[in-house]
Amino acid sequence: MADVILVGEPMVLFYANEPGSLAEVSNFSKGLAGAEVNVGIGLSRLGYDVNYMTKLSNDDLGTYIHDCLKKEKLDSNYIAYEEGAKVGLMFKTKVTEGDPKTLYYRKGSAASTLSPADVDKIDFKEVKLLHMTGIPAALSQSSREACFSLMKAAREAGCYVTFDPNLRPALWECEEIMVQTLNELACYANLVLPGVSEGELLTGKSTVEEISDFYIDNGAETVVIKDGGKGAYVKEAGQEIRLVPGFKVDEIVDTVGAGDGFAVGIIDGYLSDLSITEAVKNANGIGAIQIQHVSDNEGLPTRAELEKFVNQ
Ligand code: KDG
Repeated sequence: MADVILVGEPMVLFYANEPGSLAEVSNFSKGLAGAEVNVGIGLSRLGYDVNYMTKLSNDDLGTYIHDCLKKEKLDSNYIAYEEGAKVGLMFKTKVTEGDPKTLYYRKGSAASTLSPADVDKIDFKEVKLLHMTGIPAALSQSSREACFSLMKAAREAGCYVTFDPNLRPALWECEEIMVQTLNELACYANLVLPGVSEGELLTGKSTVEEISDFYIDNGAETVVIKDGGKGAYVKEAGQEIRLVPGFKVDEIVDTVGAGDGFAVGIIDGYLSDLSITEAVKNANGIGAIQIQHVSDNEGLPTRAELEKFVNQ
């Protein structure tokens, strides 16, 4: 039985090696990006058996992604190739403060052709947890339908479902459809983990209590609301909301991927039977480690590195 399955779009990432706008810089390094694949890599480094479903191109960049997944020990049984399609590309600036700027080339990508027929192959009785983000639902109509099929099938089979809305307004046709679709998907999740501003936009509520109650009223058992360096708020059905404080870091190098690192800690907590407070502490720790590294997943720690950081 696999511990986790993730479904999503991996992209070849070109991240700038010098500060400046993408119009100015000319020196880039190559890596791998994609919210779900970042989470998969983080879990694999912690020792979990991770299945990852996607579609790749039959060319050198598809081979590059395949080789990265293999190196990170992600199970490739659910990886297919889409003839004639390309993999998505992402470019990212280097910054000395604030969030880097990203640029995508992913419309019509191989992963955007995922459909309910692909995800119907998954036997959820053979998986403990499905982690989803809101990104695949933004990629195409067939991929959106696949997200609904997936989350519904997983929940019905008794597989634990975690959901990070991961807002990417640039990928959606309009805000109204984004909000409605992500709120409908969240109804299938056992645990929802938005950021504070994402939660405000999606629920129309202005306090973390109200945001968490919105998701609990719609079927979630646990809500974890990320608030950057401050930490994260946790609310379990029927209990009071509380803040689990974050970690201070000396230097923030690259904020992209912090939320995915955070999700790794939450999922690890569920699979290792930790209390939600311990899980959120580790999740804060992984997010804090990740932002001290370039690339979207380079910093994700091994178990020993995580324990050393959170117990410092
Ligand atoms: O969370 C970081 C990821 O989302 C990044 O690696 C890629 O932005 C990305 C996306 O849309 O998948």
